Amino acid sequence: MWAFCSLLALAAIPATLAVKAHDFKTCSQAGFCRRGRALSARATENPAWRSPYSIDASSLALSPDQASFTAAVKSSIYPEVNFGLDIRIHDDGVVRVRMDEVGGLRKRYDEAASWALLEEPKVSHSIQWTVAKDKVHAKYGAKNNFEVVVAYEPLKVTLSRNGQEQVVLNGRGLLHMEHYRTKESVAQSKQGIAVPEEGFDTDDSQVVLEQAHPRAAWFEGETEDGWWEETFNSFTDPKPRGPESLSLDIDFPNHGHVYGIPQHATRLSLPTTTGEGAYYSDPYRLYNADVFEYLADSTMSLYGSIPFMQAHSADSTVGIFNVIGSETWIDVGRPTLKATTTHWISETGILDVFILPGPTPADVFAQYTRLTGTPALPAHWALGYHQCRWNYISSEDVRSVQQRFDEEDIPVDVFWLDIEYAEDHKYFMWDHKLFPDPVDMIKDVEAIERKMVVIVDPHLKRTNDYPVYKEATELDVLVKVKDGKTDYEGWCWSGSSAWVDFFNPKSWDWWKGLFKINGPSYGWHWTESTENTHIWNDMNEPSIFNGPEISMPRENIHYGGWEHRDLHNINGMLFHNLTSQAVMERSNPPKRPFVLTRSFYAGSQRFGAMWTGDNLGTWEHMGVGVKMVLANNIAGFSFAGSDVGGFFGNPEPEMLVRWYGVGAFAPFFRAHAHIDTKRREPYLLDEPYKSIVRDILRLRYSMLPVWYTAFREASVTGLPVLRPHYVAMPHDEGGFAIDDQYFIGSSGLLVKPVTHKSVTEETVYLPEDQVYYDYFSHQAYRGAAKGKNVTVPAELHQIPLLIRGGSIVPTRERPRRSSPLMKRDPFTLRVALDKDGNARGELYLDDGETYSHREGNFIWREFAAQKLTKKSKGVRISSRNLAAQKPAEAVDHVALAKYDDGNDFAKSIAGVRVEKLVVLGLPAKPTSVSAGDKELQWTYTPGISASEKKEGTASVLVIKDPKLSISGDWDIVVQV
Ligand code: NBV
Repeated sequence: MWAFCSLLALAAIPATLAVKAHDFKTCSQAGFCRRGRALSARATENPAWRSPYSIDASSLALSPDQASFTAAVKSSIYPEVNFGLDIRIHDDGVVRVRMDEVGGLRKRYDEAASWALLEEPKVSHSIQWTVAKDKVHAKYGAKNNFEVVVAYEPLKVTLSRNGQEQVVLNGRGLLHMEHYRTKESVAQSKQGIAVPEEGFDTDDSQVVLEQAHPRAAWFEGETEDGWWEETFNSFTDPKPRGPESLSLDIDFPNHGHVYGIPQHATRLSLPTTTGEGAYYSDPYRLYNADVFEYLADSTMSLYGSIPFMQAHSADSTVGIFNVIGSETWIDVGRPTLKATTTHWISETGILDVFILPGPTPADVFAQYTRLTGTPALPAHWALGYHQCRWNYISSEDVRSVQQRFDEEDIPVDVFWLDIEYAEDHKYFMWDHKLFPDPVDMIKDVEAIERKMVVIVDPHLKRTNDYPVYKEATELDVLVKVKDGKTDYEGWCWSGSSAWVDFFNPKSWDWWKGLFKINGPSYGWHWTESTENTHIWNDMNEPSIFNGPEISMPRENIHYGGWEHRDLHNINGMLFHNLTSQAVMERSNPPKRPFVLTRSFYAGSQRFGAMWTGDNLGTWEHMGVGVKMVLANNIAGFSFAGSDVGGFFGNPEPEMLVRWYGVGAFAPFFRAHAHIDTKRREPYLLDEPYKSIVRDILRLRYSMLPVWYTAFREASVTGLPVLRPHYVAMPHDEGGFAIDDQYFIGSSGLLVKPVTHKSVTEETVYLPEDQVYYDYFSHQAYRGAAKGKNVTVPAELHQIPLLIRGGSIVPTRERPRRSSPLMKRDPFTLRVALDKDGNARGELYLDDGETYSHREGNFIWREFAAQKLTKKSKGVRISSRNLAAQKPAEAVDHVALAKYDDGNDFAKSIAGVRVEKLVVLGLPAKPTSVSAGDKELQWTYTPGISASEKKEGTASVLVIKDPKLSISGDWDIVVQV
């Protein structure tokens, strides 16, 4: 079957021509999106436009503690239809606004939040609503400076801070929840429609409108556009429930940038899609899809959807989490440079919007990840380098690839197997002709403490000699066609296939059982596997070759009777979630699972990693991949990366080298290639390319302590691993649109991967009046208060990587073949003094694979360099136990509470040393460098001091083998 796609892939790759755009809808080809945009156009053209939705004040009911309220909402165009509103404020100031149709023909899908949220959020009991004649409002926050106002007529929700509007819902009157109706009732009501009922509306201009048009038409439009059935290409969507879309305007009157709503191949600061001079013509689409050879600059849907957006200005960051599982389109407009409008149009579902008040990016990340969970702390090895291709074709192939890596001394942690390992694409079932000895093969990989990742796709070959399919039918856990009874059949790699309905709880234990190596389980289980075999979930949008938009018919039925359209964007996350649980639970005690997913939703960060799918081997794709990974990071899903080398095409050596430079600075670092591409493992490169790639890989490995510490911080605070400028420096306007350079965690490392051909130098933006040092050459650059561009060398063997003055960066610099082999290796500390002569850094370490860190088995250190006295030129460099200090701002109280200095992990690395310190920017040559009463060995190269406002090579003090433990408290005194 792969011939089908590989033929397509043979096409040459001019990036802008390759995508089969006609396979996927534009807004104008989706009835509800057309209707939503038309509603917005009518509103814009009509100065008298007013939302027909209002609160019935007499229905307002406060909860006994006045912390939340419910109210009936009416739409003046359908007075007989009832809506219910429920608004509450959480402990952390997040406002949740829910609205649903009440007593309608049927229930709207209201379960998206139950899949996305970590738990039901706690409603505040200290915040109280006050009811007034025309509104209900609440003030809160430490300074009482936040206010939420819910106006009755028309219904409008406003969040303000210090009297300034931050977020406005329905301010432009685009709220519309299409209530359920039948064709017959619509036909009947049409008879009397042209005559407005008496006393229907008091607003004069509205009456004029209503006289000119049938009553509902001024609002809903003249025609039943795509209400009852829709055809796209050769597919007809029967839409048995009729129109049911949801439209809502969400505006940010004081924010000039919006970010988020991945996944799109666009800039990070989202360009406009509407209004004069709009950059794109179509809204951003969220509808998980397998887009073959996707465009490098487009609002088209891709594999995942996170309906979370941030709006940012120099003094405020706010977030919107619009929990909807159905297809959603988002228009972005910018009426002035300092204001952003957005319009969200969804096919189905209730209104369930969380307003995250910020006001800093860090607050928004904490608020968002309190709702949907922080990223899981990955296994340490998962941060190493992953070698993949479609396909390593046999056990011998895997062994020889491993051997070649070792011969060339190139580090790698994981070898991957794509779909051809499985006989007839029946996942779990080895093709024994090619892989006669899978377990022995995996053991050979494990011998160097490496791991394997094997693909398990969601399509099940419909044949009774496939136990997985057979059991799924017996258990009756497969997705059904629209009759709700017959198993759906679609076409995928395995030919005629079926899909497990992971919304059905009956499927869960069974699915987990499949991964039990030694049983017990429901029936069949994967004995030909090991605890070091992890999983890759691909095609889970789901991708279906003969389905509409290469996916599942929307009218298919899931557990609970819901149509596929209701939960399409959540579907892939459930497969990922269950697989991740399965991998974790197969070992006792459980080990951290690694499961890579292509499709994702809000909350997927709890289950593993994602990648940006089938990119092309072009410079444009390399560049946009960086932005896409950043977008995922700021949407809560840090563990992200792009295929190094580009999935399609054969990158020339220069491109491949640069792509390794990109991958080495992505949280998830994997090379991958299409089955029709030439082999391109790094050892196949000629010199000097091979050595450059080896150096890049070694650089990545040396920085694993930085990555792991950043991941740990993300898993605790929700702060992303990659931090774009607006996150790291929220007040610096010059950085708001920058998305080609970023900081790694709190480490102070600032990187700008090269993504263009023939580059020899790069411009790097420095956002502040601070010294930044070139990581490799120690060249000192000085930024400026209002931001400044500096030029840094970027020849093929160079990566623009700077250390911000004021940082201490822990690394491990001994080249090894895999990361577990580095466990006992010593550390180097790079102490980059800031302009005042101080610096600080952190290191977190634990066993890297189990959950024993949750029992307090870890170390969390703080390194600091401080001037000896205010006027002195000397510094004291110290190591302190941050875990023992149990800082109040640290959120993982559980693990911290259990921490004690003598924990098993701390004991296990007591002998691990600091082997070197490199101090950058000292003002003069030391007179002595000592630890306690012991003089240490050191060398000093004079150069620019941290406080000097000029460029040049920084002074470098190297302290050699101070014989200090990485996990102990110590002080080094540098007298100058
Ligand atoms: O399993 C084959 C490929 C896989 O290599 C790739 O990474 C996925 O994104 N898969 C898609 C299916 C077909 C691609 C043309």
